[in-house]
Amino acid sequence: PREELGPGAVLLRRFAFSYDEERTLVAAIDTIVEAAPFRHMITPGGFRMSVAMTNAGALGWVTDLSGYRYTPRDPESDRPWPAIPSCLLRLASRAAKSGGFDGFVPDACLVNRYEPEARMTLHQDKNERDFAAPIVSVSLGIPAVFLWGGEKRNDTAKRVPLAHGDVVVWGGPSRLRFHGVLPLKDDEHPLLGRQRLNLTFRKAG
Ligand code: MD5
Ligand code: FE
Repeated sequence: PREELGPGAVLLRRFAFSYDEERTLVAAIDTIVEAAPFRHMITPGGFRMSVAMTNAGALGWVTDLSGYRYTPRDPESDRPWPAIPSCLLRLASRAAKSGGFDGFVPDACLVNRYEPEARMTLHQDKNERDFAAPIVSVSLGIPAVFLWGGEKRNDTAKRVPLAHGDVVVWGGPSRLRFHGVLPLKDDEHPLLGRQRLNLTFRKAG
């Protein structure tokens, strides 16, 4: 099922869901986390993020007291970020194509881990070089309420429930909209337990 949330934003409910695919995805995420463990990064304002993060790909998104940016190496280990597993690359480009973006090849995959009460405040993703490429986001595990705002921080945000296997393609005029995630409600998912994982595939460089 393909749902237009608005111009350039396409919700593909359960796109990444099948008995086989979800296990393959979780195993691929495990290989990333083994090489580059989840960590709580610090915002430029000095706050510890409630969401734990890691990355795969040629570039990874990081934040610390000096700001937000993409780096080729994991600052915790000084090693390059692990490669994006091929099953994840295929999923991202297949989803982008369904959303109207043919030939999407991400160079960054940010992995977010939300435990109960973790949240993400309204923000824009604008550290990437090229806003013509979409961001593909994959939700796994327990459900979340996504906040889909407007072009300005104070525009009213729409609440979009996102569940295990849901994929959203954020492109065109939706690429730079404000967005966030409400504090996660405690719940348990049969495969992932008490957490939500979100993958965002980006063309950062
Ligand atoms: C999440 N992650 O559910 C979201 C999914 C992040 C982040 O926001 O930065 O890690 S990505 C949602 C997104 C990306 C780009 C544009 C828009 C939404 N949008 O215009 O609404 O953990
Ligand atoms: Fe974002």
